[in-house]
Amino acid sequence: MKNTTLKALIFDVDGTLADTERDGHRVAFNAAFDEYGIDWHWDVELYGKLLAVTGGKERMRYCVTHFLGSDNLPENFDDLVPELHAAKTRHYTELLATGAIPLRPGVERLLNEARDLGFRLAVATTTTPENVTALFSHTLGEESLGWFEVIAAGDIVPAKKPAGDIYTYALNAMDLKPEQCLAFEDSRNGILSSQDANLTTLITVNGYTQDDDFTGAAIVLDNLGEPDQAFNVLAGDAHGHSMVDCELLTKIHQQHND
Ligand code: XBP
Ligand code: MG
Repeated sequence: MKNTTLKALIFDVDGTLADTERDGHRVAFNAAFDEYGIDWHWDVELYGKLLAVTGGKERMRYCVTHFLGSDNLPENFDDLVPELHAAKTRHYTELLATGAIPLRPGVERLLNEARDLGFRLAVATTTTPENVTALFSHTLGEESLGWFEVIAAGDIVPAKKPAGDIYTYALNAMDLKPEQCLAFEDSRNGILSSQDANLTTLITVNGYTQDDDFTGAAIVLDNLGEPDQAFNVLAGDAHGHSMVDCELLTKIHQQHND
């Protein structure tokens, strides 16, 4: 018989734990382009289109092939991408250190409750590991890094989301089966990845992803909610709850895994 008791919560980072893309990653990419004398500016709208591809290095290459072309780029641009990306990571982590990007509603509350109740926690993200460390350190404090049993991030698996590899990596590292976990995502590429790893998935949308196709999600919400700020349900059954807590997660998990 399958063991389907909920044991662990696996979180995406960008867009799910914090709204990092528009005012964080995008700004850092532009700062790196300026630093290298590259005449590019990713505005809010273009950046939304570039989010079709996960991974910052992959996104820069996609921009050349699908949007801005290679005019006015250094001849060795492709070789320069890793260096440019390292500069972007530096700008991004410096920005996080200013406290510019807070966690989304309900995130800190839910993490604390889950820890109190003994749920295991993990991260599965395409972003660079330093970015995850910086986000947690500057929002929850450095000790929060120890709350997560596995931080699966960046190039640790070659195939980034929408491939399921990063979730499978986290599951293997925790020695858990998908039916013992829940995934938290914010985007189409995210849910394709978690579903590829057979995980029941809760979605909180953001400005860039509110019109994405979340077919197959257990529930789609505008955020996790707080006691004084109810979430809005965009799809699925909230079982009469107005914020995401571990009781609701257990109900959602049971509904989809029994
Ligand atoms: C996040 C990403 C990342 C970040 C930038 O997607 O695609 O590429 O935008 O991070 P998800 P890096 O939330 O689906 O994991 O520049 O470090 O790649
Ligand atoms: Mg995301």
